[in-house]
Amino acid sequence: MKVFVLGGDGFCGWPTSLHLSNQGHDITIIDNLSRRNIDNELEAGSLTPIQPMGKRLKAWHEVSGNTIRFERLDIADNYHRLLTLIQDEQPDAIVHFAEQRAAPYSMKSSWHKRYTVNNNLNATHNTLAAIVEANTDTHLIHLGTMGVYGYGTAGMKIPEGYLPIEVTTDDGDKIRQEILYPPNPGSIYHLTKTQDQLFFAYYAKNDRLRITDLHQGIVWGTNTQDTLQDERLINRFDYDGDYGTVLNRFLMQAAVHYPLTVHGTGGQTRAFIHIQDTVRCIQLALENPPQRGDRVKILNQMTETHRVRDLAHIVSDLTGATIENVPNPRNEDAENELHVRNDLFLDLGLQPTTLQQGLLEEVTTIAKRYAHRADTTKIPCTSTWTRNQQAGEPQTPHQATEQPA
Ligand code: NAD
Ligand code: USQ
Repeated sequence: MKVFVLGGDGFCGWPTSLHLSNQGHDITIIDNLSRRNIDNELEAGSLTPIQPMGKRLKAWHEVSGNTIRFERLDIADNYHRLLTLIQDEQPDAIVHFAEQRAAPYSMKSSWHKRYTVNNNLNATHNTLAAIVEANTDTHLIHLGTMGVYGYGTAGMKIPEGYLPIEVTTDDGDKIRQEILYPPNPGSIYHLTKTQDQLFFAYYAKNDRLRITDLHQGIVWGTNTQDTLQDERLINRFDYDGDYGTVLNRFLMQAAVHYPLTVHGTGGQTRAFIHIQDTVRCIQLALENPPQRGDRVKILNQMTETHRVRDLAHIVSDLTGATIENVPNPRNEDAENELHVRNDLFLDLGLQPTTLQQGLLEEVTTIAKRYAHRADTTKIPCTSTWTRNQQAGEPQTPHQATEQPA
């Protein structure tokens, strides 16, 4: 298939591009390199030595014999170039990773909130509008987030996108239907993903676009079988206070003997998936598209749930790292249960990589190996969610936000 990978220079997009290329698909990466520019802004960088796009693509050609094309383009800003590319190339599918994806970055200031909203909503909407204007039957696969649901469970497993409800009409009849699971975002970034969902529902209904939305948990790990083939193909590893995600941060912190930074009590439970499973899920989504006229196909892309303090203990047991409970810079429930359905991907044949299988490998081959590149001054999370927290005042207790069952 001819596939555009929007955001193909990023943490998930790069290994996905290689995986799909290896599967024989014709890949074009579209990326404005904004993530690399944000590293400049934050004076931070990947723990792993990622190469410029030209070197990455040359290495991939040498290793695999395959050619991946690259278009540097801001899809939120440059609608007409995006449209022209879709018209000229008529892609069978577009995989859309091209959004600002860090919750802490989205909360740093009003500028960062506005940037995240403008970038993410325009990126998604431009893509949808361009597929309609180009009049192609392109299947759009979007990387969404588990965070659209919030992390409450109301005593049941979070379903895959849609909640069955029963309403009583004025005549007393009972009508059963399924609605989009009520959104409950915890940051401006997560808010943009809940808005994306409405764009998708509308375009699937109005224009009969074929759309898959993958509600992904926190991705951990670094390399996939493809990126391991040559060091020039290495994937990025974020550990700084804005872009580093919790498990990868703990692995890196252990490697540089920095106490593991558990926010608050560490009672937050989140969903996780290994990067190798991410790329496999995208392949499965590509091979199993919805039909024209179907509602948006939503799959939960996660394999395990863990409490933050349990993760800290697992990493500490593995490495001897110490654990520090630091004040939580976020406005989130201190403790939550999380149970998630992921039957759709399991039924399609996903075989999850477990923490048990992958953690030690990650510690030795990535965190310890590149520990010398770490800038430990970039580890603290300084982005706060509220004005009170900014002023150093105690956080107002977060209201428990259980979802209706
Ligand atoms: P990333 O920041 O590493 O990659 C995003 C890429 O998109 C970057 O290369 C960036 O330059 C590009 N981009 C951003 N805005 C663009 C624009 N307007 N035009 C063109 N390119 C643009 O992020 P990631 O970790 O690879 O995440 C990819 C997607 O997966 C995101 O949408 C994110 O919300 C979702 N996701 C990520 C995780 C995770 O743990 N990393 C978990 C769940 C969901
Ligand atoms: N946390 C710590 N210590 C740290 C860093 C984080 O305790 O040093 C805590 C946070 O307070 C939070 C949890 O760990 O409770 C997860 O934080 P995170 O930064 O690992 O993940 P999050 O901000 O939720 O965002 C990441 C990705 C985002 C994706 C999301 C999936 O950056 O793109 O959408 O995971 S999910 O969490 O399922 O919504």
